[in-house]
Amino acid sequence: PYNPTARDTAAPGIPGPAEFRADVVAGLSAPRKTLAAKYFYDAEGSRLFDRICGLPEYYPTRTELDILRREAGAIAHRAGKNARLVEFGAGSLVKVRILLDALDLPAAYVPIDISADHLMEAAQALARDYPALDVVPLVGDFTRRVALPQIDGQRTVGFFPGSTIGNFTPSEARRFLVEARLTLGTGALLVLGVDLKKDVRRLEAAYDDAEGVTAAFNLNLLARINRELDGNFDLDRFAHAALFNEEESRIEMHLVSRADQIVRAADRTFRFAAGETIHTENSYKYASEDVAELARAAGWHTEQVWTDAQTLFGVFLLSA
Ligand code: AVI
Repeated sequence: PYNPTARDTAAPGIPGPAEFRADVVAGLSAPRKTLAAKYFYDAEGSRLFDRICGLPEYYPTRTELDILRREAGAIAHRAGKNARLVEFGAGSLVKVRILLDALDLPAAYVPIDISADHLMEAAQALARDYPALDVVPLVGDFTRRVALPQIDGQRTVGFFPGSTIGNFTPSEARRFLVEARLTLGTGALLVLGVDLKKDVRRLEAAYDDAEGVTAAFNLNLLARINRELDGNFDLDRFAHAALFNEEESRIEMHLVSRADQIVRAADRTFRFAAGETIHTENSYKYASEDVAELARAAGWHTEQVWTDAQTLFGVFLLSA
């Protein structure tokens, strides 16, 4: 059986338990409390995120899938024969299969992800289904330039779906696009999925669903601190909030303290006033022109923008 081993890149910045502890202590000690969104995705958080992707209110996943299915042929045509597909984050197997099925004899699939377990699972599943494909998982931080291994093939095609770029600040997003261009090299393409700016009610509903799955996803961060840092957060004493910040053009998720309270975690105590929040996530929403401008500032040319009939979501085809 195929048993890929991660060809380890330098893999700097992989958050281990010590970094989680340090970030939680720093974030909860700050005058405006924060916890980084990257910590949502432990096993339970990843399971909840998968459920979010299927919620009626959460339009991005199904809308992007529709666009990818519709345009996969055009992407494949532009990519040409024997392309190497490089995915930033080993995300959804469903999405990458759409591209792999459309591409003309793809030479290689190179997923880059910080979570080795998740990466190996994805790599194994794809290697099984595409025996002719060279599957080369890389463990590492894809927000920084990665040295791609020498792999035969023609054009290099990057893939960054899901509007994960929206979880970066605009300046982080620009930096990511620069680093991705350096990783992929001259002549590369990048297929980038971005959630677009729209009606506030629609946006807020997508982050505060009726079933409460997004609330559970947000609160799981406190449960994770309880599990891993011996915390005593009472989850009933915090509320999920998701609001669109018009000025910054982003959905902000917060956990709102329902009372004055003192919580213990990581051998520290943290005081919360009633109504005080922990800011847990930003999800930026862009106009199409803003994405093209961001891409341009990072040295990319926007060749195509594909959207759905309601212009909820954009798939951008960039070239270096
Ligand atoms: C992963 N990321 C693109 C999601 C988003 O929409 O920003 C994370 C998420 N947070 C709440 N719901 C989904």
